[in-house]
Amino acid sequence: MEQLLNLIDGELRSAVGGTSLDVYAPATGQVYAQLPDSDDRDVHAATEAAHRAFPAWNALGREGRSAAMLRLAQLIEDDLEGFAQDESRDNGKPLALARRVDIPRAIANLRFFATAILHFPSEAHLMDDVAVNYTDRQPIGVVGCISPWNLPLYLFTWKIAPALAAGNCVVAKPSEVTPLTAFRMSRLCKAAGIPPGVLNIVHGLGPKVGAAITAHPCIPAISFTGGTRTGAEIARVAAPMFKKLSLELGGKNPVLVFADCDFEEMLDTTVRSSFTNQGQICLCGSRILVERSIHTRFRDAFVERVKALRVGDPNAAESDLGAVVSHGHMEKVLGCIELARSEGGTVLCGGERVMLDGALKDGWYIAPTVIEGLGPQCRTNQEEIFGPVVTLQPFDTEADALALANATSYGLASVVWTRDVQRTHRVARALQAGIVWVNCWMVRDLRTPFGGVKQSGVGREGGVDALRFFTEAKNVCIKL
Ligand code: TXE
Repeated sequence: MEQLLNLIDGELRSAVGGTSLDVYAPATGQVYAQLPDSDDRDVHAATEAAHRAFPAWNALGREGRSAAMLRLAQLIEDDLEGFAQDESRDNGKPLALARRVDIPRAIANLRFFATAILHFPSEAHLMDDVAVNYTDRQPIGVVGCISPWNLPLYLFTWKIAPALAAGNCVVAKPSEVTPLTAFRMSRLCKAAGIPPGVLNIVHGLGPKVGAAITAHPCIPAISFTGGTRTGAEIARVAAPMFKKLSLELGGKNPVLVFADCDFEEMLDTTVRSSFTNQGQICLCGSRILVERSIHTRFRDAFVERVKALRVGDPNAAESDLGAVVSHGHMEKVLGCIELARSEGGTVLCGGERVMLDGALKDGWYIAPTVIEGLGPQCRTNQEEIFGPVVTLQPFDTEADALALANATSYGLASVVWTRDVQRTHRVARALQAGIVWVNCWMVRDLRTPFGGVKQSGVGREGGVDALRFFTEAKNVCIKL
């Protein structure tokens, strides 16, 4: 059985406490690896190593740091197949998806921020004949990065890459549910020339390791992606310590389908935006709002397409959906479907666990599920499910569509399908969301601000926003 290790001060180490946790393969429901069950002592050792490493890493300058990060990206790319297999085994997602999206995007994150830092500008403000101001952006020092299980290496690198590029040293915690690719990456850091202590990866449980990072007095900034409740707990601990916080939390994203859209393109993309990664992406559309004049046509065509999706072995090329991430998560999602039934919803397709044969008989599979007949205020249309479950609601006017779209406490992403340019602008402005996709979904330019409003989070990641988060701005004013 594979034994995973922490990366602290450039060394691969067991947890100080000596205990381990089980790591499960969702496809089979079986334990296949052991994870260090770290605690505050491991976080403390990582933080001390990071502080020791900081002056030299910062002094290496943008080009030196960029070169090391580009080497790391290349080493991951050289081993893309190994990373993709680990990601699929650990998370349950189709191998083809890990090959096509997760690992290439992790590599792209490293390359993007390794080069973005070379072009990161500072501003100057001239005051006529009085003075000149310039903004000096310096790294914070040691920062904490806490990431979730749905896109493991993709979201892990999305945080550590801007942090490292900006000159910080990092204490990072991948999700205990999906630690494998972060461990695989930790074995490449030395060969990439990342000095000891610059990137520390501490594995273990959220309430132990994540909480120790959040509460550590020598880690003044935390970047977190995960559930809204966890985000609130992190904010509660970090706020009195005046830590810088970036929180990317849950969503309940609306998809607004107007009758004038390109129906076939909308249909293809809406199947993807509903069920990619078993619906476990914070950007998935989970409430599909359809103009009444095409509602029946949409419902019939959509349900037919969803019924044709194949749930199966993540390694099989023909599988559209693999397993959901854990037994607990499967139970949660199935519970949400039961709740929808008890609220009066009609399950048009799916609605149950899928039992496979042979080695996969204990795996955690759920049929893609479409529910209709529920109003906007019921729990099913208010609470994040984070699984292969979507609801349908009809609307009559643009104003109705917007009222439905904005009727949750979340505000991460939204999708609009229309060919009316005027409406595009009106609706995009009125949606309460950090991200609006029009006639597309998951098209990502890494330079754009990424994040949500309301309970979907605080702050923005991506591009200049991420580099600004991981630096402190100092104004220098010089009298002329
Ligand atoms: O997330 P958690 P979970 C949503 C989704 C899902 C729910 C719970 O609705 O069903 O959140 O998922 C660490 N202090 N999203 O339980 O617990 C934890 O170890 C510090 C949306 O997996 O928020 C992990 O590394 N850290 C989301 C990370 O936080 C703590 C993606 C996320 O775990 C901690 C995942 C604590 N007290 C789930 N407790 C998205 N927006 O993409 C846990 N952690």
